[in-house]
Amino acid sequence: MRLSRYFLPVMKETPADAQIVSHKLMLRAGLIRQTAAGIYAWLPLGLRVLKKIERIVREEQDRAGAVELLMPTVQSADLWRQSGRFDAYGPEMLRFPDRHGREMLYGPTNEEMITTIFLEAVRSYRDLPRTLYHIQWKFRDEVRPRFGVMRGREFLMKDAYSFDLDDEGMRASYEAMFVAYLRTFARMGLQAVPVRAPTGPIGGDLSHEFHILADTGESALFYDAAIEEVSRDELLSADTSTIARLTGLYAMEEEEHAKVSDCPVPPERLRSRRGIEVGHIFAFGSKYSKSMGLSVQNAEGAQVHPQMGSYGVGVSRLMGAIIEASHDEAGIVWPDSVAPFRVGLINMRADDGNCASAADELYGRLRDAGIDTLYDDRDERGGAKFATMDLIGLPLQLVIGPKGVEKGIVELKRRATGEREELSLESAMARLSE
Ligand code: P5A
Repeated sequence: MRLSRYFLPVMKETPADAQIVSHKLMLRAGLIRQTAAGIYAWLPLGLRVLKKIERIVREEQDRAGAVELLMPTVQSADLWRQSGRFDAYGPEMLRFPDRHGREMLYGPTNEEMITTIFLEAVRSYRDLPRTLYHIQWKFRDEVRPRFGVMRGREFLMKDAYSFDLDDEGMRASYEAMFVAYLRTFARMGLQAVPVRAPTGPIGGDLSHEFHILADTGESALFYDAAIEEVSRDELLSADTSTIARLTGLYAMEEEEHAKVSDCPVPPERLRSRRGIEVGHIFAFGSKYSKSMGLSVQNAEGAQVHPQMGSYGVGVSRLMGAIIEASHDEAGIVWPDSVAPFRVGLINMRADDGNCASAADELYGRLRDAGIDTLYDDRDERGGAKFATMDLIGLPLQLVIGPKGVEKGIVELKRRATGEREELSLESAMARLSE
């Protein structure tokens, strides 16, 4: 992509309305723009990252055996009356009538809808177990939308729903999602702490939240330092034993921790830090299958209510969490897996014909090799180009300047480490094609 043709409205000044670093950087780097309180437009660069995050989430859901579908954002109030949640949900739910005066709402979650879809299709134990998921926009009219996409009113969520014949099956589905979550966050370069959670309005008794440690997190956590020692490789190859190990280690939200009279963690290992909740999973048994009238015939011919769970990931919130975890004074440092482009190509001297044709040629070769490149071909000072590249945080920068061009050399800089090396065009291409 040529920057001269792209849409990347970066900001030099730090926006006054942003309090935390990820929100500031998302605005400055041209990822999002606010259009109303807690509602954001995703600009081209931000959309690319959102799609990358979404892709990792999707791949891990698929790997766990979940099946993707897509449910609508607008729902009928009738659905929610059946479960009793229409009145219980309160002012966080955005409600509006359609032209016939029927009460509608913008979905804050989809337990009722998926249960109804399931019940119209499934009659027998042979159709179980199943886990279905979608990645869809939600609306929650938060009292205090803040910190940009961290607590938005409109936000993107992955929500999965499992249906099992019995409690044992439900626990197996829950564990499969638990593993998927550990892998999902590890692939984004994040260390997630699973915290035993109270369930709130979703219901049930088995629930975990997944938190990314960051000073700007909204939750206060107490946990065993051993949690931080679980390596990325272990998380990527997580199985039930990893879950047992992690959930065996202490991690609680402050309010829950306060209720514990005898904390099992020795003081030297007890850590207190803030966390960003990027995922939340629930096993709630027959709460919705009962209220929505979903039952299936088991092997003995009896009608039973499936045991269900629901599993959420804050897809748009993750972008903020990744930036909180990975930035420096100059800007964002994207992990490779979610970077909007892999390479930023900088022509230092747009006014120098040799530089411009060398940069054009290299850009063409990168494109042919299928390497995602943002090419800063604008008529701007080199310094401004460097600052923009550092701000938007692409993993690799390739710099073409007049001295190098004479010798057939480009400079390769790694954003994360600042490490630079001079390479011939050929070896630069070979390096990037690895
Ligand atoms: C689980 C899936 C649920 O809604 N029903 C379907 C269950 N859980 S939850 O914890 O309420 O939300 C799941 C995740 O969504 C993100 N999230 C938000 N992200 C941005 N802005 C918000 N206002 C917001 N509210 C929730 C969180 O990451 C949460 O873990």
